[in-house]
Amino acid sequence: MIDDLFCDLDSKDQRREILADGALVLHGFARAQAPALLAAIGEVAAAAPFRRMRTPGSLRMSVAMSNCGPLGWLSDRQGYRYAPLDPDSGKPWPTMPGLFGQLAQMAATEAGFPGFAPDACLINRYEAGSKLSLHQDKDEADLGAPIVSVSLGLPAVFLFGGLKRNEPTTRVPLVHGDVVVWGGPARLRYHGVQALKDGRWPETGNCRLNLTFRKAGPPGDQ
Ligand code: MD6
Ligand code: FE
Repeated sequence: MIDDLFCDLDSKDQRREILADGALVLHGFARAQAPALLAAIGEVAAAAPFRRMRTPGSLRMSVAMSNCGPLGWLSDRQGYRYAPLDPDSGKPWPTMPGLFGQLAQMAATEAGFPGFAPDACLINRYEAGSKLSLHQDKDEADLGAPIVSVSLGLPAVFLFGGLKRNEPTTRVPLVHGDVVVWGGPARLRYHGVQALKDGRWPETGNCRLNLTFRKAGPPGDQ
């Protein structure tokens, strides 16, 4: 059964860690699919290369990004938003690989959010020193849907805060194959990623890759 392949959360490297009501880490959930995920990321990046976007304040982000799926997340002088076209090519973002959608839906179901149908997959690439400052994910039209986040390659420390920026944060170490799911009462919690430590990972070299799946368009749209 498919459950035995992907949802064996009792084995020692598939631990479930509750972060808050609505937020949890499924440790090792994507580990078996990691090689296929990395190959698919390579294909997406061939069509929509990683680029360091500018913040609305015009600073270049340290994390390089690409997208796949009907909508892609963008940041530039005009602000943050989702758009159907890659501004670098003028073409639609690459199609979301079938495996991505399936994995995201299974992880969401496992976390108590059945029926998750993401229309956006943001791909983040971190190198030594890359970080993501504390932020909320609130550019999505449908805040009723959860977010599913898959970590690949080098380990990182995820910072998990509260609903206000100044609340204390907890440090959550994430490794290759870990999946974070959050939604419901946790959907607007502040979070970030600490500066990546230098290192090498067999399949990703000096990088950490992160996939974040969202339902970015209006409810009902796909
Ligand atoms: C990252 N993740 O792990 C960045 N946002 O590279 C996020 O910003 C994020 O992991 C919302 C929910 C889960 C996440
Ligand atoms: Fe985020």
